[in-house]
Amino acid sequence: MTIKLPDLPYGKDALAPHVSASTLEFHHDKHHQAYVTNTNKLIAGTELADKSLEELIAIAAKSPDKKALFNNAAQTWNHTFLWHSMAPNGGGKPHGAIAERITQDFKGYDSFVEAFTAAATGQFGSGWAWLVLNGSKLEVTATTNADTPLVHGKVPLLTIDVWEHAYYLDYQNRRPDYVKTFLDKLVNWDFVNANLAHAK
Ligand code: MN3
Repeated sequence: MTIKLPDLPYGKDALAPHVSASTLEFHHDKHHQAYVTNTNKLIAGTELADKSLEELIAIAAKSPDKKALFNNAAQTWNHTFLWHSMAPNGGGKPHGAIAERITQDFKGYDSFVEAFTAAATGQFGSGWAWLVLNGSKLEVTATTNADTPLVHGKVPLLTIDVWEHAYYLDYQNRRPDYVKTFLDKLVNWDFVNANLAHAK
């Protein structure tokens, strides 16, 4: 099957001023599109052409000669997950089931914020920070470049992209400000709750 670039779940200016329309235009229309295009180029005419995106990621993760496919397929998946991790008027304290789980596993929202901020600001170079379900427990983790918790047996619940292209137009080198804004203004807790419910 041909992998398709999904539309953003909101308008390009919906997250402004926290993430500008300009950032979303480059990030979705150029960066995400390029990962999709490259994935399709790498599988065209091969035995992998009919695999789903998730199958491609799993296969490429186990094949040292498919590093380029892994990078492009995983980045395709990670970015789609990222768009849904944010919402207009999002952020702040969680509600619903995830709120209880955060209290249980992190001893409160402030400790979760501390852990997520440390993972996102401490990731050296390009990568991602995640809230995941590891077995039955919530965990904050970071991955490098295109790496994704999907191939480490963990269930992704929330992600932030800390590649410079995700924030440089709006925040330049101030990654900590971007991470704080993501937590305070952008987190889509409905999406996190849906992922949590789906994982059970
Ligand atoms: Mn990105």
